[in-house]
Amino acid sequence: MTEQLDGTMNAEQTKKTSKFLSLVLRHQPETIGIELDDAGWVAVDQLLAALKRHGRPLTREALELVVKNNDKQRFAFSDDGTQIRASQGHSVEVELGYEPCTPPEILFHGTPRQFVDPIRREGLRKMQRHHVHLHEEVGTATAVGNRRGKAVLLKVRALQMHQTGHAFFVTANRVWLTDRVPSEFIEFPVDC
Ligand code: HQG
Repeated sequence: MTEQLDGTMNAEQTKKTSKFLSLVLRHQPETIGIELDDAGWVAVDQLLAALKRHGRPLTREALELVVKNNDKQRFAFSDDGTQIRASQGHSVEVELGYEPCTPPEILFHGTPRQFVDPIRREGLRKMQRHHVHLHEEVGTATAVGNRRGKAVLLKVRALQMHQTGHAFFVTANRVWLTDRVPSEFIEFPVDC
């Protein structure tokens, strides 16, 4: 992908790069021979060198653009700019170190219709991820649900959950994380 060398990427290239970064920073760092630290960070220099070695060269400027323009702000640089990590969504074991905090009264979760019945029975489970992901915005939650079918929007009484002892964390890109959401805290749409 030599077009990435000068830092000018079109939307399609930016998306491809972002997907590849998600793969190596969340799931399979070994694909390009890097290791993430316990909190998911890797040195930017190491990442760029590894990308180059694996035929996917990227300049620091291009990386910054991908991070900045990412539709869901999936990646973050450390304060001093020397390290990078995915803000959430890992399948590798990482301790992201987010402080527990109080959620808003309501958070949203979008899910395809076929999952609604099991969710009614079991509540929301984290499945393959480390947490259940919840969103402040209806639009974001709906888009998440639409990935696999027509989204049904679930309202989660997050503050009430928190008051009964469930811990919540919020990521750098304002995704709310919790271990599970029991069904009694979920409001299902009436037509579903
Ligand atoms: C569903 C993407 C049956 C749950 C998105 C979801 C998001 C159940 C699916 C982020 C269930 C898991 C997370 C139960 C939950 N029975 N199905 N008891 N409990 N489910 O992808 O929330 O692009 O792991 O509703 O945009 O869809 O990776 O979670 O449909 O922000 O940055 O099981 O992933 O972000 O799917 O998506 P996922 P999600 P990124």
